[in-house]
Amino acid sequence: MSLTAKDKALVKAFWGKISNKTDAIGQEALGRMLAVYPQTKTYFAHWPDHSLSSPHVKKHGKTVMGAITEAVGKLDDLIGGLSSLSDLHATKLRVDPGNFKFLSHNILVTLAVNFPADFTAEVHVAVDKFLAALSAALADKYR
Ligand code: HNI
Repeated sequence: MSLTAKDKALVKAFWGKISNKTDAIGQEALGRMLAVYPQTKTYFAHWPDHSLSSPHVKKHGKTVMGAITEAVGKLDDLIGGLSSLSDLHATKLRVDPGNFKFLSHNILVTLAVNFPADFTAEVHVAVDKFLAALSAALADKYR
């Protein structure tokens, strides 16, 4: 399920439109993931507050979305581009890669509610494929 040239162009163009709002998107997507899939809170047990307005959610949402924005610049080699981040999640953080789907889903929902006009079905498919490829790349170093 690799991205076509058209998918890549759609993802890049859409990211261009949301580029000044990615911090807030990351915060909302992470906050939604923690609320809607509360089992994901186990990885952030060291945070005192998991709500949408938590400063930890805000800061980490920005970090995660920053990495995703960087990945938009590496669409032709997501596995190579994300290899050290994959290594970190696999060996140090030990995040079950099944969780990548939860975050991806919440990113899609957040994009849809914040950019209803730009998030067409065509963009939805392209971004979904991108997040699936990114998740596969993040899971690459697990075994
Ligand atoms: Ni993830 C740290 C990127 C999914 C749990 N994560 C990071 C960092 C980046 C990052 C960047 C900071 C690394 C560093 O310190 O050098 N994470 C991503 C990306 C995705 C993702 C791009 C997927 C789209 N991470 C997830 C998921 C979980 C997760 C789904 C758990 C449910 N990540 C963590 C944890 C940390 C982390 C835990 C360390 C956080 C901390 O306490 O600082």
